[in-house]
Parts: sequence; C-alpha cells; structure tokens
Amino acid sequence: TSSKIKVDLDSSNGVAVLQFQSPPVNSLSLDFLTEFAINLEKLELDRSCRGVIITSAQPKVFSAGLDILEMYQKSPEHCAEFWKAVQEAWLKLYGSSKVTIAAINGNSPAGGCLLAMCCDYRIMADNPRYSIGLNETQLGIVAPFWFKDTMLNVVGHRETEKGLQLGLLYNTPNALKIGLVDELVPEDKVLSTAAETMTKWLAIPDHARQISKSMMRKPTVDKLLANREADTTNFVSFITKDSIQKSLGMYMAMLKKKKS
Ligand code: CO8
Repeated sequence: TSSKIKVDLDSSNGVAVLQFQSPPVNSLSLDFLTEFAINLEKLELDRSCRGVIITSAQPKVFSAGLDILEMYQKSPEHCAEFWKAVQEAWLKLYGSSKVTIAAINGNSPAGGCLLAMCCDYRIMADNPRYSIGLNETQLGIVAPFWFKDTMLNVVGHRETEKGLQLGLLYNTPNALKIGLVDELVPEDKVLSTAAETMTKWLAIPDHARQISKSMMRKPTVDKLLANREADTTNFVSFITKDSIQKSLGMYMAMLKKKKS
C-alpha cells in the first residue's frame, strides 16, 4: 500500500513538513488516520524536531474530512475501529508538544477543519472558492465534544455555537474575520509564510511555550482520555442508526451528482 503521508524533516532547523497525499481529496480513511497518528508520534518522540507544518499535496483541497465510506454501511466493529483512529489522530495532534502550523491550501470541511484547528496557527490560501468549517449538522450528524472544544479554543463560544448548529462552511474572508484562520496569503505563499511563522514561534523557549499550550488544551485531552470507550460507543450507536445511514447515503449521492 502506498503512503498517504509524506514527511520531510529539515535537520538544520528541526521543522518537519507533513504533506497529505491521498488523492483525490485527502479524505480521512482508517489507513490515512493510522499513518498520520504514527507519523505524529514519531515526530513527537524525535527530540531533533521542534515544529510541524501540515499541508496538502493535492491541489484545491486540504482535506475533505472523515472518509464517509468508512461510516456508511459498515459493521459496528468497523465503525468502532475507525472512530478510535479518529480519536488517536486528534489526541496526537491536539496534544502535540511541538509547534504545529496548518498551511491550508484548499477546501477544509469537517474533519479537515478539525485538523487545521488542532494546530497552533493557521495560514490559508486567499482563494474565495475555498471554505472551512465544521459542517457536520448539514450531513445530519453531530460533532462530538472534543471537536466542539477544539473550535471553542480557536474562535470562542459565540462563533462556535453558531457555526456548529448551522454547520457553517466559512469562505476565506469570513474565516479570517471570526479568527478561524489567522492569515490569508496568496496560494503560492502559503508554505513560505508557514515557514516564516514557524521561525517566530520557535524563538520562544520550548519549555515555557509547551506548558502554556498544555494549560489551554489538557482539560479537553484528559476528558477524552477518561471517556474514550463511552465516546466510541456513542459514535457507533449514533452512526449505525437507520436514519443517520440514510442521511449519509443521500449526502454521498449529492456529492456524486454535483459532478455530472
Ligand atoms: N468521504 C468520502 N468520499 C469523499 C469525501 C468524503 N468526506 N469527500 C469527497 N469524496 C469523494 C467524492 O464523492 C468524489 O468521489 P467520486 O470521484 O467517486 O465521485 C471524490 O471524492 C472527489 O470529490 P469532489 O468531486 O466533490 O471533489 P471537489 O474537488 O469538487 O470538492 C470537496 C472537494 C470540497 C472536499 C468536496 O468533495 C466536499 O465537499 N466533500 C465533502 C466534505 C464533507 O462534508 N465531509 C464531511 C465528512 S464528516 C466529518 O469529517 C466529521 C464527522 C464527525 C463525526 C460525528 C459523528 C457522530
């Protein structure tokens, strides 16, 4: 099986660039998430690495979010395994002690937005056709508390409440306005801006920065760690409901139809 993640660690500055390369849309499949978590774990344990930039190797899309096919007409056992991989990827990225920067070079709905929000800083390509947000409710599904807390940490209570209920996908100016992304730059400057920003963040002593990061994030991480089984059980019983399966089926059909 070919690799869905490409990692280049620059030993001169300790910055790793982690690229999603799972065409066509970097959907977060079980294999993708597993490989992603393993790579993050390796970088976390590598003392020569101080920062990680995540970006996409695909044009126009950062990530299409969770792979819907991993949750559609699948056994409860499969859904549970998949959900554990989603949790694991989130725990590794949200809980990372490294400086993490998202170089968002395309659309970033749902799980794609989640990964971006897990980072310490977000730079998005200034293309009015791209959007980002937690659009789960539009699919008839519900983002769990740790998705919600991740958004809350970025944009605050009011925008999270509105964005989550309405399943808002923000275009780039609106994403900037509410603080969902920190900067918009021309498409061909996304990676170089991420590298420049990384230099600034790495000027802060690691230890002090890491403790500050942990102070902001540890309560949510601990809450998921303490409730992982229940969170998985909830997901499986919800996602395998007939009515939810029907919504997912309709959404997939809509995605296909949009094309022709
Ligand atoms: N999963 C599986 N397949 C997908 C997904 C996906 N998330 N997104 C796109 N695809 C497929 C399309 O069906 C299409 O397949 P095919 O070629 O066989 O027709 C192919 O990928 C290419 O897609 P597009 O033609 O749509 O590509 P575009 O470049 O035009 O658009 C977009 C890219 C904008 C990313 C678009 O594909 C899109 O909007 N995708 C859907 C995004 C989305 O809504 N994802 C939500 C996933 S749910 C989630 O992440 C969180 C769930 C939280 C769980 C809570 C449970 C209780």
